[in-house]
Amino acid sequence: MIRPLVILPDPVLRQVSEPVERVDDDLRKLADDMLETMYDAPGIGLAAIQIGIPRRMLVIDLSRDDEPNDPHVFINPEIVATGEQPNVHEEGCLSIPDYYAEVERPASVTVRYIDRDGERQEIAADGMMATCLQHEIDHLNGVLFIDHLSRLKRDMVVRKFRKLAVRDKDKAPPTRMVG
Ligand code: GNR
Ligand code: NI
Repeated sequence: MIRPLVILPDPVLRQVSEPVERVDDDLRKLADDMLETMYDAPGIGLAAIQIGIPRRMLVIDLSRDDEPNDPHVFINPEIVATGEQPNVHEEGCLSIPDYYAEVERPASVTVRYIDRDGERQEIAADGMMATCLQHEIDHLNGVLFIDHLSRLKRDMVVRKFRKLAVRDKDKAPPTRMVG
């Protein structure tokens, strides 16, 4: 099932997500819904909070359009080590549509997590996987990629999305605001 995306400035995006307590069929169904929503958007990653569910869970698929899907599910992910080397990559976010900016993060990370079978796993990631894991794990802590930009840039984006939400208020049910 494709679920509606939560968009800036909805305060839901600032919630700190709670750990997953058990990996069962309901949770696997949620993972499938997240993947379906991500593929539909389309995006390369999605955190549960982006569909309004404050659980520490995210999905990533970095396969290209001409390749078969390569879905990854990360439950209760934790960054246990970061590389020394920084890396700058242009990022976007399904919760901040049509806005892109360069963000500097560690180029490599080691992440411990639980997979969809409930097994403990560890991944040493670099490149796009490292960037994406850090972007998604930020979401679990209520952090957005615009928080890594200058205050000027961040405020410009927040103001623009606040105005869009106010304008849409007449048509759609009210969107809550957060600064
Ligand atoms: O689809 C997405 N693309 C992307 C590009 C660069 C760095 C991070 C991302 S994640 C984003 C989907 C999203 O918003 N995940 O939370
Ligand atoms: Ni995002």
